[in-house]
Amino acid sequence: MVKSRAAVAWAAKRPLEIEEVEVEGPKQGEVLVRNVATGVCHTDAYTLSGADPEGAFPAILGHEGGAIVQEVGPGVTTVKPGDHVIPLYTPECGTCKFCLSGKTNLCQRIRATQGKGLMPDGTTRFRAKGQPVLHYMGTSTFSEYSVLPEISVAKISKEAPLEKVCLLGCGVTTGIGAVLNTAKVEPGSTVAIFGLGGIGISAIIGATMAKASRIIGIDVNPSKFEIARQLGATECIDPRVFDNPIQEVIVELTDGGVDYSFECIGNVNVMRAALECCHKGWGESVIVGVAGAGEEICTRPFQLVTGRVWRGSAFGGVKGRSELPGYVDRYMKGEIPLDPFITHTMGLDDINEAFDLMHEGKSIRSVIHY
Ligand code: NAD
Ligand code: AHE
Ligand code: ZN
Ligand code: ZN
Repeated sequence: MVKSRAAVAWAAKRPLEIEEVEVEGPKQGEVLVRNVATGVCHTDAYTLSGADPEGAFPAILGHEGGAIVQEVGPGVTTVKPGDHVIPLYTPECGTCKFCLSGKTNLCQRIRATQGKGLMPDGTTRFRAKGQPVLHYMGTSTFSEYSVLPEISVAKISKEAPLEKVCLLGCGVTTGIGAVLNTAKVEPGSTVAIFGLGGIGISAIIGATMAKASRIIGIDVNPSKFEIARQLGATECIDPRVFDNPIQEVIVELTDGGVDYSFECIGNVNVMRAALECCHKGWGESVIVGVAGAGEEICTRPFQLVTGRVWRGSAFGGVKGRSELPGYVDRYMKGEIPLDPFITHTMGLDDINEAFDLMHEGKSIRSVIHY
């Protein structure tokens, strides 16, 4: 057992509380890691808000970490103490029906227990104030020490700075992957990206890599436009300045609609606009944002009958163990920028400020250093 500083979410809608938690050592097929840094993603705030149907408390949130393996349990063969890893909320077992399909990154080996905040054996490794505390997304990176299944860590280069490449554990990989893997945007395409937070900005980078001809960023917070333009947006739009619905504005601007759109907010009304701003006959819209419990998307079926396509993307379609190390290498070669995302850094004690900054629209990513 190790003692660990952690930010515990005792209940929905309450600030996180810094506690000394007990972390039980790794069991069969598990690893104990020390998180060096973690980003704060909107999905952490979403779960803390109480809108996540899988949200259960008390829990240790966080899923955008950079970590070092401390100890491995029996049967672990692919990582050893000292290895640098990125925790994976989308594991890769390599042997389940989903992994073998070659059609998806959504490994389902441990999805049921992970969604309940438990390790694959149905128990938790965390205790605080004498009571069990749940895991979150199989990662719980808001604890300095955390236990993960072996299939939920991607071994990466030791040269890579963990306090930067932690962002590849969710946000940056999600946005780039949604464009390159899910939509497979072709050179010369027109693209609209709704929501210019960590995910939308990463989608802009993906669209730039794909050599899109027009990259239109849409956000209700114009303070996001500068970084969006720096990273490749060719134009930025605040939908509130128009009288017409934003889908009509974009259809007008683009001679009939964009080839691809991405919803990076989690707002079901914007999801509809993102679909409907796509070009008749071939336009494709990818939902990346996560909507709250009970929310549903709608449009006229005619939108699909006339050739538009609605898709979704989780973790950018990236297979964590086999493909994420390549993203880290691309960062090291200067092909993926991470510095512009890190608008704030802070210690664990100030983690609630990271949530405040996100809600106030003042940050792209806050990175917590342990
Ligand atoms: P963020 O808070 O950093 O950014 C969201 C942006 O959307 C902000 O800039 C905000 O101003 C903008 N926005 C809000 N309402 C808007 C509206 N009506 N019209 C236009 N812009 C609007 O969040 P993030 O970390 O970038 O995450 C974005 C979404 O992606 C969240 O829903 C998150 O849960 C989800 N997400 C999904 C995946 C996945 O694998 N599918 C991975 C990571 C995050
Ligand atoms: N618990 C939510 C699902 C949330 C969700 O869709 N999560 C994304 C990752 S967001 C990362 O910031 C995901 O990977 N989804 C696939 C999966 O299996 O959860 C709910 O609605 O129940
Ligand atoms: Zn995330
Ligand atoms: Zn699998």
